[in-house]
Amino acid sequence: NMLESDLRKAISQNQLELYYQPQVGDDGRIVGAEALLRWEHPVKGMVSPADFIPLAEQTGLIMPIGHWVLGAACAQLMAWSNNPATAQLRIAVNVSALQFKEPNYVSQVISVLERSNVNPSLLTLELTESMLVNDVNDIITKMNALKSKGVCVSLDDFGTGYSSLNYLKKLPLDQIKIDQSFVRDMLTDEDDVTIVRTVIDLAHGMRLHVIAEGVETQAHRQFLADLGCHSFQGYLLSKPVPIGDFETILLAHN
Ligand code: G
Ligand code: G
Ligand code: MN
Ligand code: NA
Repeated sequence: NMLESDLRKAISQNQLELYYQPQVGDDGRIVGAEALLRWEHPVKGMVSPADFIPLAEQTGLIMPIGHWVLGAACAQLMAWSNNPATAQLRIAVNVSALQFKEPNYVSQVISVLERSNVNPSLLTLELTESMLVNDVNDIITKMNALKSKGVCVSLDDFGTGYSSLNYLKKLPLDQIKIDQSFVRDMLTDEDDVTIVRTVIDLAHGMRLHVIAEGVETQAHRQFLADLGCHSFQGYLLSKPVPIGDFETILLAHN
């Protein structure tokens, strides 16, 4: 498989890059960013993670790639730490269920954090409900170990996967992320309104931070804010962009 052998070289040949999509708090200020992986293929150009993450998972390449993502995000946090305009910014990274399942996952995260000397509480790990096919007690143990270091744990794409309220009760989460599929038609589809409102109420009741993704219009943002959503991410503010563009947006916005 052509793409697989190319993907093997992606890290060593510096073809991977992180793009950053701003996340804003309820006062409208940018509080951080989600880091989203991009692969600049030498021939094919930009390959979407939606196309290569599944391949990376099938081949096991997700392990070195995920490790690269974490290292790059921590290096960025370190670079921001010396400037008061950026020192408080948080970065969220996506974690594949396969990575989280690794017995040494937690120690890897901790060693990357220590090596890069960043404040662990500025790092959020976005986990998905697909991890719940694995041993839930193991997941809880790992989440608690990460949280004891200060790392934040978010449940991404909430409501689209395997989660049940039973899991939501058991998992020591900090944040839930409302999937963009519910936000998209929220202003016209009453079922989506009900789902979004219920997820926000659930988050309040369980004292979790709730963030919405796919916030494309001011009307989306206002509607979500009125329901009590804490933070917002989406094309309204910016699509995912290279780090230089993110910093430009930050300076113009905050
Ligand atoms: O940025 P974009 O919308 O193209 O991302 C497509 C998908 O790829 C999303 O589901 C996103 O969570 C996933 N993705 C992006 N970056 C990473 C990453 O670093 N690791 C993993 N596991 N998934 C990622
Ligand atoms: O699965 P995850 O939530 O990590 O994926 C985030 C994906 O959503 C990224 O591919 C990103 O490009 C995309 N995205 C971010 N904001 C918006 C938005 O406002 N609208 C749409 N349609 N997609 C978005
Ligand atoms: Mn995500
Ligand atoms: Na999502």
